Amino acid sequence: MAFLSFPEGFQWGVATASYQIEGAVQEDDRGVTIWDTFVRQPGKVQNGDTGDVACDHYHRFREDVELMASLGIQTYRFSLAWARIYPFGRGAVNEKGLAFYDRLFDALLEKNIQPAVTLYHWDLPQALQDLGGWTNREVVEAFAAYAKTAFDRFGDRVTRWITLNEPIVFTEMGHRTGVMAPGMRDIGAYSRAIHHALLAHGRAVQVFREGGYRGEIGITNANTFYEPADDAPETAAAVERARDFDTRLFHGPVFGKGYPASVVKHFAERGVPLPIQPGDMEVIATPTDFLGVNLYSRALIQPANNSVGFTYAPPRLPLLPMGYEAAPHALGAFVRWVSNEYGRPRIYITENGVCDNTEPDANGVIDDVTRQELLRGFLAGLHGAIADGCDVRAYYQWSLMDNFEWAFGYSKRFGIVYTDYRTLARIPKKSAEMYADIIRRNGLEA
Ligand code: GCO
Repeated sequence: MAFLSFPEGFQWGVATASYQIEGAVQEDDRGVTIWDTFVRQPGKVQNGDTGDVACDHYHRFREDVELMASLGIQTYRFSLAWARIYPFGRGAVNEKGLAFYDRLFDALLEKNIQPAVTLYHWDLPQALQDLGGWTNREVVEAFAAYAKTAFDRFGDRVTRWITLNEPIVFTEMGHRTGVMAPGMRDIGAYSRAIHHALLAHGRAVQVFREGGYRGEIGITNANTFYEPADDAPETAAAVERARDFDTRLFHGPVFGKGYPASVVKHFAERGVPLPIQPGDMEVIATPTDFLGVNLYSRALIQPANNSVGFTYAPPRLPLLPMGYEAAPHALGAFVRWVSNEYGRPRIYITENGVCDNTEPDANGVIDDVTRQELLRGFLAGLHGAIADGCDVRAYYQWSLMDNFEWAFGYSKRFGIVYTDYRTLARIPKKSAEMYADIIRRNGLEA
C-alpha cells in the first residue's frame, strides 16, 4: 500500500440535481416540469415513486450545507430548477425561485463551499415540452435567456457553470427509448433533440462570454469506457463506432471537430438528418473552459449486424444493482482516452459514484463496503491518470445523499449519506467517513 497524494489545490466535492433532491414541487410558484408529468404516467417509474418530496432539500438545505461542511466538502455541484426561475420556461421570471437559490448560495459561501452550478439537469418546464421541448428549435433561445438570468443574478457568487448535464442521456432516453421524460420513442425527435441541446449549450456559452461574467463554463457528459470484447480488428472497429455514437457525438461538436461522419450518415439514411443550419456548428464550438466527465462503469463491445454496427458483449466483472459492471479501472482509463482525444482539456470529474443499497445494521451503522472499495479503486485510477499528465482538477462524488434515481425511483441508493425516506433523516454512511478522511489528507492509501 502506498499513499496516493493528489495535487495541491485539487478540489473534492459532492453532486446532486434539483429534481432528485428538492421536493416542494408546488411551492413558491415553481412551474410543472416534464418529470412531474412523467412520474404520473403509470408504469414509468418503479413503485410509482415521484420527486414530490424527494429529500425535501428545499426545506432542509441548511441542514444539508451543515452536513457537507462537517464532511469537509470543498465544492458542491447541484442544478437550478429552470421551472422555479421561469415557471413556464420563458416569459415572467419568478422572484421566489431566484430567492431560494440566493439563500442556498449564501449558506454555501458562509461555509466556504464553492458552488458548481448545472443549468439543466433534465427538468424541462412542461410549458416548453408542450411546444415540442428539445425537438423544437425555439427552446434554444429560451435556454439562452434562462442562462442569462442565472448569470446576471448569481454571477457574483458562482464561478463554475455547467450548461447541460448528460445530453447523451436525456436526448436518447427521453426521445428514442422513452425510459425517461418526456418518454418519446421517435428517432426523428432524438435527432432534433441532439442538435438543439448542443446548440443550447453553445448559445449559453456565447451569452456567458459576451456578458463578460467571471469564472468558467463547460458541459458535462455521461461516459462509459468502451473496451473490446476480444482482439479481433472488427472488434476494435466496433469500439470506435460505439465511441462515435456516444462520446464523439457530443464532444466532437463542442471541441470543434463536428459530428462523427458515421452518426451523420446514420440519421440521414433514416430520413431524419441532424437539423443543422448555417452557423450552428460555430456556435456549438464556442470555446469552453473545462470538460465535465461523469463516469460510472465500462462496457465490453463486440461487432453486430445492426443499424449501429456494435453491441454490448456479456459482462465479465461483478454486476452492481444498476446492471452495469463494477469496473473501478474505467475512470482513469476513460480520462486518459478523452484527454488524448481532445487535446488535454481541463477536466472536472462532475460525477462518479456507486450504487450500493446497504441498509443500516442493528446499531444503525451503514457499512457500504462495495462503495468504499470501488471508490478507492476509482480514485487510484484517477490518480494514475493525473500522474500521466491529465489535467484533472476536481472530483465530485455522486451523490451527497440517496435520492430519486429517475426511472428507478428510490430503489437505488447512490449517497454517501443515507436518506431515511420515512423520517427524511440523513445518516452518514461509512463511505462518508472515508471520503472525509480522503479530503482531509488530499489523498488515500491504495
Ligand atoms: C446521471 C445523472 C444522475 C444520476 C447518477 C446515478 O448520471 O444519470 O447525472 O442524475 O442519478 O448518474 O445514476
